[in-house]
Amino acid sequence: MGTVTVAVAQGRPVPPDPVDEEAVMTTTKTYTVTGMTCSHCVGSVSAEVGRLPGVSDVRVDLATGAVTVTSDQPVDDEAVAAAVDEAGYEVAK
Ligand SMILES: [Cu+2]
Repeated sequence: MGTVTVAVAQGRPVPPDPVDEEAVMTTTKTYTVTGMTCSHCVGSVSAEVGRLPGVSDVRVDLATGAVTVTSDQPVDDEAVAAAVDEAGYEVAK
C-alpha cells in the first residue's frame, strides 16, 4: 500500500466562495472627491454616481472624500467624474 500524501504544507485550505461568479463580475474602484462637507453632499454624490449604468453600490467617506464605486461592469472614469461634477463636486486627479 502506498502512502497518500496530502498537501497540507501550503497553509489553510481555501473555503469555497458561494458567490464566486458574482465576485468575478464585480468591479470596485475608489475615487477621491473634493468639496464635500456634509451628509447632504454625500447624498448628492451617491445619487449621481449611483445612476451610472452597472453601478450597484456607492460608498462615500466624508472625512477622506473617498468614494468607492461597486459595479457589475468596469465603470468609465470619465463617466464617474462627470457624475460627480453633475452633483457639484470634483474628482481629485
Ligand atoms: Cu453638504
